[in-house]
Amino acid sequence: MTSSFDEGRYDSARLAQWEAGQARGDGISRRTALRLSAGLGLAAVPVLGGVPASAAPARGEASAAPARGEGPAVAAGPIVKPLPPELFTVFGTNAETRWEALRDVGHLVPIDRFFVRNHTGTPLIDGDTWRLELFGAGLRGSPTADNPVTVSLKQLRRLPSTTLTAFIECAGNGRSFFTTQQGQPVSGTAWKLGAVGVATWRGVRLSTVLRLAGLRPDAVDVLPSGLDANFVSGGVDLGPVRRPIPIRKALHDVVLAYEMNGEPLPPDHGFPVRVVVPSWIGISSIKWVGRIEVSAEPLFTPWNTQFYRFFGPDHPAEGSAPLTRQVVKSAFELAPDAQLPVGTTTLLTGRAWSGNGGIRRVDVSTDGGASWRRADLFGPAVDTGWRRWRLTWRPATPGGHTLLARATDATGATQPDVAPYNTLGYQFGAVVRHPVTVA
Ligand SMILES: Nc1nc2c(c(=O)[nH]1)N[C@H]1C(S)=C(S)[C@@H](COP(=O)(O)O)O[C@H]1N2
Ligand SMILES: [Mo]
Repeated sequence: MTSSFDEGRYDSARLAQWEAGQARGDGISRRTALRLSAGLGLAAVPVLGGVPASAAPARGEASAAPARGEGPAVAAGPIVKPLPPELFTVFGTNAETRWEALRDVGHLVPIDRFFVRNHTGTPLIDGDTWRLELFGAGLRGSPTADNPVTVSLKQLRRLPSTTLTAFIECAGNGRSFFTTQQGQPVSGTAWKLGAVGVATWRGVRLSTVLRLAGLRPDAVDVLPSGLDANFVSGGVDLGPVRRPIPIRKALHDVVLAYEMNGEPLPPDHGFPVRVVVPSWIGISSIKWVGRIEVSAEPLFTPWNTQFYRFFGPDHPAEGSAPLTRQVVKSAFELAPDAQLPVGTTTLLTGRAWSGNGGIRRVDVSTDGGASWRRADLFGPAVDTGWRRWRLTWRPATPGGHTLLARATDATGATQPDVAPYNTLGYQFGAVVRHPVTVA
């Protein structure tokens, strides 16, 4: 992706995505965003660096924040929280939520059962010495990485806060079904459907912090990077986990979150601060954010070039455009091969979600897809979260049965029978066949 031809093509693909977003009414112009954040009454709060020196505590304090590797990050195990087998399936540094563990919980996934996706391991970061460093040509005065605008956790907490309910879902959620359902080889963690969770996130709008840091109108990309250890793949050090967010999305609904479900962000989910990018693939939501580069040109990292695009026979050699919104999906709150009593009415429950917005309907089949019934949608309807659904079933015959759920979202997108193949196994949105045993 180094030739100007490739860059131009990449950039125009991205621009087309932004335009598509705006056409659906979910984008706001940079001008609007600046006007909005200018009206927030920020004069009353301590300001960040990048404003006149008298008011700016932070500019030039980069040395106060220890460099990467010397702390404030201390490596812990891959995952810090307990991973009891009734709540999680563990894959190396990652842990998948068991869907049956969501059966009796409300709209939000409690922290004790929220999936964890770590490229390396959870770092333990000292919130008192942590600083967010902002730099780049997209900020006034073009602060450099060595002399960034900084913001402490205390300063962040004093800024106007916002709360949103949103799912975070790994782009590879459901990956194992490419193999088990479609007979296709894919690489990556063999998730079932548990690499997704919905939480309430509280923090500060990224637009607010960018504005205070001196956002310039020609900013193009916003690149948060994590304070976890560098990711090494195939013997190559790819650097810190980081992926650019187009400025339009960054200003629209992205949050720098310091609370999850009303508690300080737990270590595994990004303490002290993580990025939450609603509706987009999980890798966008960088945990343990330490730096944010704001560029005046498109940025490239391994996470928007060699990963998180579609690769394979149906795609260009350099891959598709970078993946953004998640596709529509649904899941039963049941273990695979769950046992259900014959001749007894059972309440089948599940959840459905989509990166395109709310869920319009869910259809369920208890006979392997021969007939379908419409499930009852219930609970909060949050476009960036998920919708719970339920349906009764009285299985008459013992033996193996296959349950299916097919969700349709507000845009009319519905789950297909077959997910488009891609070698890295992203975005398995096809209807999943869920086996159960009736006895
Ligand atoms: N710094 C950092 N941020 C990260 C990751 C990571 O390994 N390091 N993993 C990403 C991926 S691939 C996903 S799916 C989500 C998972 O968020 P969770 O672990 O809080 O569920 O975090 C994203 N943010
Ligand atoms: Mo992910």
